[in-house]
This record gives sequence, structure tokens and C-alpha cells, in this order.
Amino acid sequence: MKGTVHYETRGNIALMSVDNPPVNPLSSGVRQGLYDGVNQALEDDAIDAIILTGLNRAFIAGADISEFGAAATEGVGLNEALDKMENSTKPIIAALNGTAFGGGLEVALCCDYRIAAPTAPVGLPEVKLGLLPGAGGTQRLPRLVGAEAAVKAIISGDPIMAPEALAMGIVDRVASGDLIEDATSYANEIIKSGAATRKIRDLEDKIAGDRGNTELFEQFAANLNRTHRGQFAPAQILACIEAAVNAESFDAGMKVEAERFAECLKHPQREALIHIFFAERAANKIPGLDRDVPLMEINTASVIGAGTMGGGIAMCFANAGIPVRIHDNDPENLARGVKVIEGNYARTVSKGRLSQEDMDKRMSLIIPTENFEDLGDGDVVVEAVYENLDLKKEIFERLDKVMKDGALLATNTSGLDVDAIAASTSRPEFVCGMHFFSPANVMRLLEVVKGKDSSPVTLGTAMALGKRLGKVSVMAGNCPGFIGNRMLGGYTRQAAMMILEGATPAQVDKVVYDFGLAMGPFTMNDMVGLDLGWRARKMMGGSNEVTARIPDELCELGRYGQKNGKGYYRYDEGDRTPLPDPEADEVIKRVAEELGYPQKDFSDEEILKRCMYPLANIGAKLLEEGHALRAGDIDTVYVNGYGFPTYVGGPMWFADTQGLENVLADIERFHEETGDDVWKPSELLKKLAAEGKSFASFDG
Ligand code: 3H9
Repeated sequence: MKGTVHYETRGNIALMSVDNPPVNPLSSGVRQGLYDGVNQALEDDAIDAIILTGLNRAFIAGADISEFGAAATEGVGLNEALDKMENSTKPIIAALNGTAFGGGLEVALCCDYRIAAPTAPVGLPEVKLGLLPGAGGTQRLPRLVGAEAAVKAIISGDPIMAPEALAMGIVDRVASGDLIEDATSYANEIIKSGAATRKIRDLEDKIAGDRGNTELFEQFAANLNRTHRGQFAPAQILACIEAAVNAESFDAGMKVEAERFAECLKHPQREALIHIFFAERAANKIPGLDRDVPLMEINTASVIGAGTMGGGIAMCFANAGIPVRIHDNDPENLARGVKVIEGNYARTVSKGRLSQEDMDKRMSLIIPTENFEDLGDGDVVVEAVYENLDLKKEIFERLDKVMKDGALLATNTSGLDVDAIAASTSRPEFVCGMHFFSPANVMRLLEVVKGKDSSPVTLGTAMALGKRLGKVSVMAGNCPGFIGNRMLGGYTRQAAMMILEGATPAQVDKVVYDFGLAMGPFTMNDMVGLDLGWRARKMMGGSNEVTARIPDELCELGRYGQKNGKGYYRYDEGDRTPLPDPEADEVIKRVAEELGYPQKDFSDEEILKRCMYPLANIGAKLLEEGHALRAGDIDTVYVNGYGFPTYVGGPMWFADTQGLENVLADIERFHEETGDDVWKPSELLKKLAAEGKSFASFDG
């Protein structure tokens, strides 16, 4: 069995310690240990109370996620262990030494009393895995904190730090000294006052006021489409909490929870979300990059460029407590960049998500400089100037002269040749790409780009630095566009082709939006500004690409997108809702005619495949070339950097769920129909489809 619970006695108190490193999930041995430990304490007349704590860095991180969808495991089930605890006639005190999430908090809620270390977070994050708290959490938490607070906590799934958990009533005490000593004193107080047990299932006062209040739940349900669009589990959670309030008994509520949990468990969203949970963690494991590679010590940072990217990256360092110099050789840009950073923090303060004191601290860590030489004291430098290879090469040549020996030299290019940039230094082994996504202080993704000479120390340091900055880091090979942007090229190209072939921008956008992305490609283009591409193409002497014709002609008519109220759509003053516009539709129709594209009707299914399958096909090419290590890495990139719905599991997972042989058949058909290179099927896709395998099964 996996994991265990140690049992020892300290006078009249039994101390049970969960041990299943690193974060003590409720694997078979832990469940059995909980059951056996409580049994042992109950049978021992010398024991008056039980303290339950965790070894390692967590109390209990929840159910063992790897068991979901796997074959039944040995030993007692979780609910059996929890019944044993809840029926204990001797008080159990949970001593939360660290994270108590999901089933971990549910274990604590089956204890009679709870004391937490001040740094311990608690929470019910099951919703993030497409699940709901299925071990009584939806029934017990409302009885402790009321329906409204329970809905907020369980629907968001966000962690609650011990002091707030105390204020809410989730824990009874926060330890001020050694947790186990404080828990022991607490246990002795309880024993002295009669060793009473206190079962949450019997508490009624917090929910009594809401009984029969259907309006409260209707309001919550109405919000779900905004906060959790397309997701299955949140509505199930609401139904469970409503049952906690309105069902005839605690047990009747538990029955509703069990039924809804089973529905979530078998839902494809659960599988997709758990795939992403493990994929994000696997992305950190790089073959050939041993855990014991000695990493560079990063205490100071430098950023070049005070534009949107540079400013956002500087904020990432400051947020992580790392002092950062930000350089721009244009004093006006520099001053503007610092003002933007200040404005961003001030907005967070005004929303109550950051204290003024913390904002001041972070601002004090950001040191603007016009002097390039000042960058030299950074342990890492991230270059974030605009995408121009010559400019970047020139900057790296200068960095080579000013940066200290052993510094990490990173470029934030979104797709240029990292090797060409590294070659302009005398130390290419210290160079790699660190591709942040805009806005860098918000987006979780970081692509760490491996140049041909990047050393393991450089790459290991960049990956670890990403984690320290709160990012999900994925290693990408050095090819144009790396993972994310290379794939995106196929998606945007197909969207552009479809409007030449007879689909409307609104039709394409709706299919993509309904699939779960925040917006479709044309709304996105209007938001970014059509004029950016148009001006860039003009500077290069224009483009012969058929896909450039429509945006170019729209721009010639002064239709730049949202910024001036018209692009593919039109916009009312002060409103970002895209509205159909006959002028734009006319342009699209005329260009299609001039280019000789026969017009046809598109089904939603066809649109979705034309948008999503280029991602999978190019993703497969990245895998076969070794530019991406795992399909899960690609999915991690897409859900964290491109707004791909996490509950669909990413583009590769989506392709797997469609069956690769079906995906291949469609790709071959599109190739035949359009002759477009994007549709040339990847060899890996052909191989996996022929073998009846999935991308998820590919391991290099
Ligand atoms: C649940 O509880 C359902 C119940 O309501 C009902 C049941 C009937 N299981 O993230 P890290 C692994 S659903 C198995 O890098 P950190 C993780 O894969 C669960 N494994 O560390 C990694 O393995 P590896 C509700 C788990 O310090 C290693 O532990 N609970 C689990 O950055 C370290 O993880 C949650 O959703 C698990 N539950 O963060 C909590 N958790 O080393 C999910 C972690 O091989 N977990 N692992 O790559 C987390 O949020 C974070 O892992 C945590 C630690 C905050 C705990």
C-alpha cells in the first residue's frame, strides 16, 4: 500500500502522523492508517484524545489524484476511514502543519477540533480538477461557515490561509509556537473540560437562516456562465451545497454529494483537467537535466526594454522579491514604462488584492536605468526589445561585454533564432530563450527555449527561475515560433482561409468561442489591431500571401480594429462588442471573388476542425522533430499561454479524444481539398494513428 500513518502515544494522547511524501495524498496506506490509528486509540483505555498531523510539507494534499480513473485500490475507502473518525468517541484534533486541500481538509472536517500553523493553507480545489469535494466537504463546510461563504470557497477552489480560515471558522485556532506542542495543550484543555467530541454534521445554526432560500442559489447559478463558462462541475457543486441547506438530513445531503461526485468523476472534463494537472508537473522534468545539476544563484535581475513586455517581466521579478534593473535607452519610454508598472500595481491595490505597503516594496525593487553598463550586476538578464533579429544580436554583443561571468543571458523573443542571438556572444552556453506571454505579470506560461549550445545549468536555472516567478515553464526547441506561436500560425491561417472560402468572421468566432476560448481569431485580430501586421508587411514591401489581402484592404479603408471602432466588425463608442458590418463583409466577398475562391457553406463542425487540427498536426511535427518533448508540454503551453480551455485538456488531448485515425482522415481530406502545407500530415500522426495509439502515449 502507498503511504502510511505513524502512531505513537504521548501520555494520554495518541499522535497520528500522515507520511506519504512529498505532500501526503490519501493513498491506500494513508486511508488504512487513519482507520487503524483511530481504532487503536479507541481500544486503548489510556488514551483520551487523538492528534492528527502530517509529516513532510503538507497536512494532506487531498485524495490521491493518480487513483482517479484507475482500477480500484486496496484497503479501506476514504469514506470508511472518515466514518471511523467521525464516530470516534474520543476527540480528534487536526493539527494542520501545512497544506490541507480537498480530501485533506475533508479529513480535518471529520475531526472534532482544528488548529493550524500560521502558514498552512486550506481549501477545496476539486473544481480545478473537474470534481467536487466528494468526502463530505460540500455538506460540512456550509455547516461551519454558512452557505454563501462555502459556495465562494468551493466554486473558486482557491486556497485560504490559516488566519483567514480562523476568521471564517474553518479552524478553531492558529498556533503561536510549535504546532504539536500547541495542539497538545489544546487537547489537554479539551480533556480537562470533559473530552467532548464536536461533530460538524450536527451543527445547524450556520445554514438554518438560508433554508428555503432558493434565490441565493439562483443568483450563484446565474454567475456561473461568467465565471466558469462551459464547465460541468460548478453546477454540481451548487446542487450539493443547496442540498446541504435544504435536504431533510445530513445523510440525504451526503447522498446528493455522492451522486454528483460520481457524475463528475466519469465526465471527460475531469479526465482532461487531471491530464493538465500532471502535464504541468511533468513539464518540469527534462530528460538529461538531473535534479542535482548545480543551478546558478539568482539574486538580482536586469531587463532590457521598458515596453509592455519588459515592464511585465520586471514586475514578475519584483513580485518574487528579486531586485531588477529595467533599461531603456529612450528616457521617455523608460519613464512611461515605469508609470505603466506603477499604474498596474495601483489598480491591484484599488481592487484590494495588494496592500499599498507591498506595492511600495515592489516598486522599490524596480530600478530604472538609461545606462546599459548598469545591467551588468544582474545574475540574469532578460532582453525584451521588439522582434528584430539584428537589434537583438547587437544587444547580446553588448551584453557579452557588460554582464558578469556566469550570468544567465535570456532573450524574450517570441520566435526568432536563439542560436543566431547566442552566436553574437562569446558564451552561447549561457544563452537561452525565456519567452514570456503578454501581459507577462499575469500570464502563467514561460517557454524556455533551448539553443544548440545552451548548457544544462543555463536551462535548469531558467526552468527553476520560471517556477520562482510563479510560472509554468515548458522547454521548447529552437525553431521558428517555438511551440506556441509555430502552432498558432496554422490556426490563424486556416481561419483566414475559411473567410475566403465562404465562412463569415462571426461564424468562425462563434464556433471558437463556444468551444471555450475567450474569443475567436477575428475578434482577437480586431483587439490586437489589424494595422500592426499591415504596417509590418508594408515595411517589407508588401505581401503576396492570400491571407494578407483582406486585413490589408480593411486597413486601407482605415479599419484598424477596436482601436478606431472598425475592423472585421464595427464597435459602438466605448463598447467592445463586435457587431456585423456590411462594409467589412463587402471587402471579404470582393477579395474572395477576385482571388477566385469558390464559396461554400461551412458547418460548425468543419470550422472547428479547420481551426483545431492544424494545432494538433503542427504539434505532432514538433514532437517528431524533438522541438517539444511531450504532448502534455504542448497542451500546457496552450492552456497557460493561449487561453485554450483547460477543461478540454489542450489541443493534443482534444485530438486524442477525437481518435487520431479520425483526425488523420480529416487532415488528409483537407490536404487533398486545399493543397495547403499546413495539412501535410505529420509522420508521427500517421504512425500513431496506424498503431491505434494516442499523442498522450508518445514518450519520445
Ligand atoms: C480530492 O481530494 C477529492 C476528494 O474531495 C474526494 C475523494 C473521494 N495526489 O504540485 P507539486 C504530487 S481531489 C497525488 O509539484 P507544490 C504531484 O504530482 C484532490 N499526487 O508541489 C508532484 O508529483 P511529482 C484535491 C499529488 O509544493 C508532487 O506531489 N487536492 C497530489 O508546488 C509535488 O506536487 C488538490 O487538488 C495529489 N492530491 O504544491 C491538490 N498533489 O513530484 C493538488 C500533489 O511526481 N495539489 N501531488 O511531479 C496541489 O495543489 C499541489 O500539488 C500542492 C503542492 C499545493 C499540494
